[in-house]
Amino acid sequence: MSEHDNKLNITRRGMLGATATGAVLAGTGLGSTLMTAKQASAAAGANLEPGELDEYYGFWSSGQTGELRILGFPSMRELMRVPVFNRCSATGWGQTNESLKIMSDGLLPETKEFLAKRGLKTYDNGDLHHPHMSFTDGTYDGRYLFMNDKANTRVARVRCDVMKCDKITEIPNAKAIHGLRPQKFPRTGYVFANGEDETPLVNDGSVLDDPSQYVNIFTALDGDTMEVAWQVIVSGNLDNTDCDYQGKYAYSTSYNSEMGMNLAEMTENELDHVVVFNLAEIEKGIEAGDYQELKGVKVLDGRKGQNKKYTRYIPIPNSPHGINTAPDGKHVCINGKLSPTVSIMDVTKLDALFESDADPRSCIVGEPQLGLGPLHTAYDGQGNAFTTLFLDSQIVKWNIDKAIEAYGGADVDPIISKVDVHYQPGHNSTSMGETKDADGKWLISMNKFSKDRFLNVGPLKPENEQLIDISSDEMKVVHDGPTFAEPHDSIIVRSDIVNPVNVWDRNDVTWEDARIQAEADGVDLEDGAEEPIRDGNKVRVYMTSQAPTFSLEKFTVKQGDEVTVYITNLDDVDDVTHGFCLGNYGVAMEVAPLATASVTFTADRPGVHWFYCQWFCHALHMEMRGRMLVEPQGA
Ligand code: CUK
Ligand code: CUA
Repeated sequence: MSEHDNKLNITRRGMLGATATGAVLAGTGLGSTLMTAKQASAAAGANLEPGELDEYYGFWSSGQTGELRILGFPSMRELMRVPVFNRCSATGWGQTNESLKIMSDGLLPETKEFLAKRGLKTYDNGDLHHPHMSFTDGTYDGRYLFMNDKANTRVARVRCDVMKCDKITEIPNAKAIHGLRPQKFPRTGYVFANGEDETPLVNDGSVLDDPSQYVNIFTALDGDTMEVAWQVIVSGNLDNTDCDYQGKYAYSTSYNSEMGMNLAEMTENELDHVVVFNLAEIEKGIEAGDYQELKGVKVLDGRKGQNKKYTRYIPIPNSPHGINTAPDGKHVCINGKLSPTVSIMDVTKLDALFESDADPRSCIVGEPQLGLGPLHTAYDGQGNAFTTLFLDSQIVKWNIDKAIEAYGGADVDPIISKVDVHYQPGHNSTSMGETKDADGKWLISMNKFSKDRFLNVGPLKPENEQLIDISSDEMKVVHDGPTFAEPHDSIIVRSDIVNPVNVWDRNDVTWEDARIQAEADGVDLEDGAEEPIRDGNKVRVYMTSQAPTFSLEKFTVKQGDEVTVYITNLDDVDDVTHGFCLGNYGVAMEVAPLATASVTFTADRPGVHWFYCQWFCHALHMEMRGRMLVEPQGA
């Protein structure tokens, strides 16, 4: 919430004494408009009959929970939680060897060292704001989802075939990865990631309280390898980012062009900016050697006034937040946050900015006043835009062409309609709306506050996500969906684009280490081993699971042994997942059909310890258990 906590500024600027608390007194805004027949059928489409499948997948962030969520859309039924930056008790994410490898391999050496001193292999918290799917030719291609971690400066990738995270990269030099977008054209390609917090470029303590030496960093990763391709030093911190449909530019909002260290400093300027990144020029700069190498990454200087062709700074009022490219491939909406305006940037005018000394504002072709606290804009693919108004607790539907005409002096009102939402919306998303295939059917408003919309659950309340039918000019709220902390953003993807498998492929790379170790031990993972394999005080236990038994009813180790349990689930049946939970050892994991999973722990408690299958798999699921016998030291 912190970046939106702007009530002080608004009051200071005399715009409105609106606060989050005050907004609850505003009308419930059910509106007196009657539902059209079209809307009635669309609303019915949101209420699926039992057994009916949704038309879309929704991919949801979860903020400080650190996971990705999958919803059926428009029913808003939560289908799955995919742990990414968080520790998950159900799946063992953050504990299994396979997940720990994914979570730690991409960390910087200094971070590994820092965490090792605390007995950790990885962080177990994250702040996941922005999930976005990989693109091919301007639309989703169903390969990967990419997402940021603002808390610990990471970018993660989820494989869409199995819906599991397979890579996490800590971004060097930058701090607090916030805005994130995959390249739309020709394909992803680059994944662009904004560093939000500015620090000294070499942050080793030699420079501390001297903000004049702080910089911020824009990062491009390679979406295929998840390695950092290059970085650009910028002036001002970076908030959200997006890119064009031509593969030429990426652009980021900056809400603190002042590089202020406190609220008053950060909001002093009437104008902040959008930084435009010229991808071809940056690639040329790298080729020409115009970079410094920092922590293994090529870092170019794109600061304001360095007069190179890597970046341009476009003045935008005031503390802009969301930046969203329209499906028309031409217009980009920059949401003013503290300014009641959205600035429309025309990407076809960006070439001129880099080729000549054109006024950087010459690419701004519209700047409609929409209401208070515009944060994010979504599209219907029919020339209309939908902007969240955080302070007004509304969504405004407006026409891009009319806003451009009005900017040119025509006497037209671009605003088509407004609808009240409950309350304080941040992001909104439309069905397929961040692709060239935006279909104009649905909008989701992701509201930060729910207040009185649900049964009271105490001081910590859920958020409220409202489903809005946008099939006609009068927007209609048709569903309230409470969610736990704190989804920021979502994407809504046609279901035919996403095709996950039902069971794992035995050759999957996820358990490559287990495969190699088993081979070295002369064990076939699909057979297991009858006795633990001892290697000094390291003991490896190979088991299979097939409902309702493990292949071992017991195994014996010595107190102090470092034990690794490998389990291969031989059930190749849809949905027959087993688990392994070792009582009073804090050990538990999921083993999905045909997967291998492993976990390592020290057997430092002597005695009889039961393990059991913790995923309900069979009528005899309770009987699916066994014993670990730990011989006391010296016995
Ligand atoms: S930010 Cu949260 S509402 Cu992190 Cu996308 Cu705008
Ligand atoms: Cu296997 Cu429950």
